[in-house]
Amino acid sequence: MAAKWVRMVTAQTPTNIAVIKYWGKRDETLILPINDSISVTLDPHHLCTTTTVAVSPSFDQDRMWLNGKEISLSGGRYQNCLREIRACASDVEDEEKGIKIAKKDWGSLHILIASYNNFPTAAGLASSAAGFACLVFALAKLMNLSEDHGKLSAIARQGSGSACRSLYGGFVKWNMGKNEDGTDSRAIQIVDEKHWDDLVIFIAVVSSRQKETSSTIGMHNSVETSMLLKYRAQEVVPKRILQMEEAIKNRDFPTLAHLTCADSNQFHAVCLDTYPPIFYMNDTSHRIISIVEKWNRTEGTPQVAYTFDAGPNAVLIARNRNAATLLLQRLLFYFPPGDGVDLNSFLIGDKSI
Ligand code: 2P0
Repeated sequence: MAAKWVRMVTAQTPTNIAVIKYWGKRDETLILPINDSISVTLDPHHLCTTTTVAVSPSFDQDRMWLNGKEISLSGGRYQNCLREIRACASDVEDEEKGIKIAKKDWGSLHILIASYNNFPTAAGLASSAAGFACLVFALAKLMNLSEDHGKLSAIARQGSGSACRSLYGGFVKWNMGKNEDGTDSRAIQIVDEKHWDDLVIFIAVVSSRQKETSSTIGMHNSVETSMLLKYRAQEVVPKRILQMEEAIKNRDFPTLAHLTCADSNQFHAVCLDTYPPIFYMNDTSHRIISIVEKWNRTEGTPQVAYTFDAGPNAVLIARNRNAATLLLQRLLFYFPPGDGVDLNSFLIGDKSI
């Protein structure tokens, strides 16, 4: 009879929001991007995934539940992550609980996974980034991996590209890499979460509905059909990455704001330049852009940056607490609760980086 032990690990991983966007793959299986990207990781107490992983000789297959509903693990992305993690697993010994797992046993032991997002899934708030980063991190703890975060980042990338950036706090750069096998396509930390702690990040949830075009399909179509994307990846992003890194290191808010807004706008222009065209933003998103642009022009120097991912929800980066308070007042003035506008809540990332 099999021993009745269960080894369990729980991990929590925040989502990240790109200020220089990843959009387009050069290899769809390994998930290798066509350009570098830079993101900011949110405070782990706000938008995050919590994942518990468990192993026991009594489990007869790998299974996973997402927000309480069982999902299939048969897809290539889950299989690639599980295979890569198992390949790096180490011996585990827990005398107190009578658990002894040899490295070679991990190939035959099965895993149960339960994962929860505390924010809308697949609504353009990078749920897959937090999800795969958390899965890889939790499995690495369960299997006693000795590999560094860089290796875990490269494994999480194979679950979802943006996940490779959620293994680090602060501002993070995903190097697209040059190798065909993807070993050098991983994230590195530019600065940690303490470096620029004046910033306050808001998420204005314009709609929590699931998006109509997934990022994976959207970026595939953009690579196939958008001339603007080619120009962006080759000519625009390499320069912006250097400027953004400098701005972050120098805590230069006007440059960060200018580049963040410009990059979001170019990403959505690429979506329009894609066939069939993709519309992630809606009228409310456009109104938020106008409000922020007008305010920044009136002040003479940027107070807030906006960025939109693959959905209509606005991510707003305020330069400090004062600007954050004024921003919230403005948003409540333009979108008063209950006036029928589909702007239903604000998630406030208090000291988000
Ligand atoms: C980003 N997005 O850099 C960009 C900006 C959306 C817009 O990364 O196919 O869910 O799993 O690699 O990571 C969304 O793409 O796509 C994304 P896959 P992913 O955050």
